Amino acid sequence: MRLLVGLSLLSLISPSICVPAANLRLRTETQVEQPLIKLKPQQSSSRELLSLDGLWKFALASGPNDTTTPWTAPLPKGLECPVPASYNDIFVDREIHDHVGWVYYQRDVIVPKGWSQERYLVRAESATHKGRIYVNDHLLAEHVGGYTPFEADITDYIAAGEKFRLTIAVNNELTHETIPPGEISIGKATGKRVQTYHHDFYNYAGLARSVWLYSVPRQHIQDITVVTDVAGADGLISYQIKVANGTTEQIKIEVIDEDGNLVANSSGVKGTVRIPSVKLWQPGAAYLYQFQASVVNSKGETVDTYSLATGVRTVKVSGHQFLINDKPFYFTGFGKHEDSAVRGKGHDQAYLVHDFQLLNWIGANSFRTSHYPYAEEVMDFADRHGIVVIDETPAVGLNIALLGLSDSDAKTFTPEAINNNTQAAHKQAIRELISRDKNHASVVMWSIANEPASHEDGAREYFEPLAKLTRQLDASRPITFANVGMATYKEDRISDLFDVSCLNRYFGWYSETGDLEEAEAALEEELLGWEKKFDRPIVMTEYGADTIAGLHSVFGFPWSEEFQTQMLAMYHRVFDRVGSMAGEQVWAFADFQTNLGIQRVDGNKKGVFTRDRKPKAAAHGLRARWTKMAGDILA
Ligand code: GCB
Repeated sequence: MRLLVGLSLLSLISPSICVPAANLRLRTETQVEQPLIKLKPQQSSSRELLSLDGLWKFALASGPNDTTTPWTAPLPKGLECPVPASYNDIFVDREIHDHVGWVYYQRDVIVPKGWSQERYLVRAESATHKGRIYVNDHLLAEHVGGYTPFEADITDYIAAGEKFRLTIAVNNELTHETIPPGEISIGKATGKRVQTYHHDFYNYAGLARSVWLYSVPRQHIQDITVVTDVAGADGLISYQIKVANGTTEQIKIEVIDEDGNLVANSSGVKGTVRIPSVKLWQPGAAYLYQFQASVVNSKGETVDTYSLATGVRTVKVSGHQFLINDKPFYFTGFGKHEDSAVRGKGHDQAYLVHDFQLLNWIGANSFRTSHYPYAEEVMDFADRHGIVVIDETPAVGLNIALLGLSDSDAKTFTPEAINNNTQAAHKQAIRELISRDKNHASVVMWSIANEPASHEDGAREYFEPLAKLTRQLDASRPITFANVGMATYKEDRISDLFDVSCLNRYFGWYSETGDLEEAEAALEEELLGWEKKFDRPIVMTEYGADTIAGLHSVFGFPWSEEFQTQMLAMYHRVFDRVGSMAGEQVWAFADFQTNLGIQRVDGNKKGVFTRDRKPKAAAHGLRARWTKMAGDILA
C-alpha cells in the first residue's frame, strides 16, 4: 500500500516561465524568485481585474521570421478577431485557416488612473503555442507552451492613466522540440509551409482563452500551495505562501466555510491549519473552504488578500483501488477536448456549463483533460461541482509511427525525432501544469503523456526522469500516462514508473473491426495481462467507435449508432469481469475537429454527443449504467 499524501508540493520553487525579453529593463524590486505561474488573477479588496476580452485587430505575419517591426506599430485596419477564440475558423479565408507561423493581435488599453500605487500586469491565459507580449514597441514577455498562462509586468513602461498599444504575437508551429511535437514541410510546387503532427485533433491556434489587465499591491501574495489531509474528524491544510517584495510583513491565514464562518486561522508563510469537524470535498458533493491569505504590514494594515477555494480531500492508491477520502472511487466519464464550431478551442462559458450539465445528465463523475491543460475556469468549475479530473500535459504524439506520417518502422526516441530538447520542453510542460493546477481539489492524478511509444527503445530513458520530476513536484497525487494499444502489457517498458494503468484500447474498431466477439476476447486477454503484471488500478482512459449520428444498421455495422452502443456494452461486460478495473472513460465526450485526412470525414466522430452536443443512441446506454453505478455507491 502506498500512501501518497505528501508535502513536496510545498517546496515547488521554479524559475519564471516568462523569458525576459532582451530589451526588458531590470528592476531591483521584482528580482525576488518568481513562481512558475502566478496565482490566477482575482478581484479582492486589494486587487483590480479588467478583462481585455473582445474584438482585437488581427493580422498574419508576412513571413516566418517577421516578428519585430512593423508589428509593434499599429496594425492595418481590416480584420478583427474575437478573444477568446481560435482564429482558424473565424474568417472565410483558407490562407488564415492554414497559416503556419506568427499572427498578431492588437488593441489599445488604458491603465486605470487609480492604479498609480500598484503594480500591473497583462496576463494571457494561453497563446497556442508560443506567445509574445509587446507594450508599444517593447517586447516584455515570451512564452513557449500553448496551454498555460504567461504574463508581463508593465508597471515600469506605462503610467497609471496612460493609454498603450498592446500587441500579442502568437505562433502555431510544432516541431520535434515542442510539446506537442510536429513537423513542418515545404510544398514542392507551392513552397507553402505545411504543418503535420502525430495527434488527430486540429491544431487550433491563437488567443483561445482570456487576456487580463490586473493590479496587485507592491507587496503581494504571489503564490500559495496547499496540500490537504484528514485527521479523525478534522481537516488539515498544509500551506506555503510566497510573497513578492515582502520582508517584514506578517502573513495572516483565515479559513472560511461556505456559510461565511471563520473555522480556522493561523499566521506565517508556512504551516498547517486544522479545521474541526471538516466537511470533505467529495466526488459529486463538492465542499469548498475559502483559504484566505493576507499580507499585513508593520502598522497592522492589510496590504493584500488572496482567497483560494480549497477542498479538503485525500487521494491514495491501495492495491487495485483508487481511493478518494479512503473510499474506492470508480471513474466514469470521458476523454474530452476543448472544441466547438467556429470558436475552435476558444473557451466559452456557455459550453462550459452545458458540458458539465451533460456530464451530470449522463451520470459521469470524471473526465481527463485530453490532451492538454484546459482553461483554468474549467478546473474551478470542476472544483465547485465535484467532478473528478485526470489532468494531462500537452505531451500527445510522442509516437512517430502513429497517424502514418512516416513509415511504420520509424523510431520515436532518436536525435532526429523525440530528443533531449523535446524532453526538456516536456519537463517544462509538467512543471507548468503542476504549478498552475496543484491547488485544485478536483485534480486527483497527473497524466504526463498520451500514447507515447512506450514499447520502443529509448522510452525508459526518456520517461524515467519525467516520472521522477512529477513526483518531486507533487507527492500528494498518483501519476500516470495513457498507454497506447501497441504497447501491450508484454511490450510496454515504462508502466512500472507510474501508479495507475491508464489504457487506451480500440479492439473492435482499429483492430477486429466490426467483430465484437473477437474484440471481446482480445480485450479480456489484454486486461487480465495488465492485472497479472501489476497489483494496481486499471482505468480504461479511451475506448470508442466513430459513429455518424443518424446512421443506422440492423446488423450493427461500424459507423452506425447501433455499433457504438453494442461496442460500449461489450467493453462494459468485460470491465465487470476484471477485478482491477477502477474506471472507464469513453473516447470521446463529443465529436471534434481534426486535421484533414483520409481517415476522418469532417472530424473525429467518436463522440457520445455530436459536436453541437446532441446525444447519440449510445448516450442512453451509458446513462443507464453510470446513473445506476452512482446510485449503488450512494445506497
Ligand atoms: C487515440 C488518441 C486520441 C484519438 C483517438 C482516435 O488513441 O489518444 O487522441 O482521437 O485515438 O479516435 O483515434
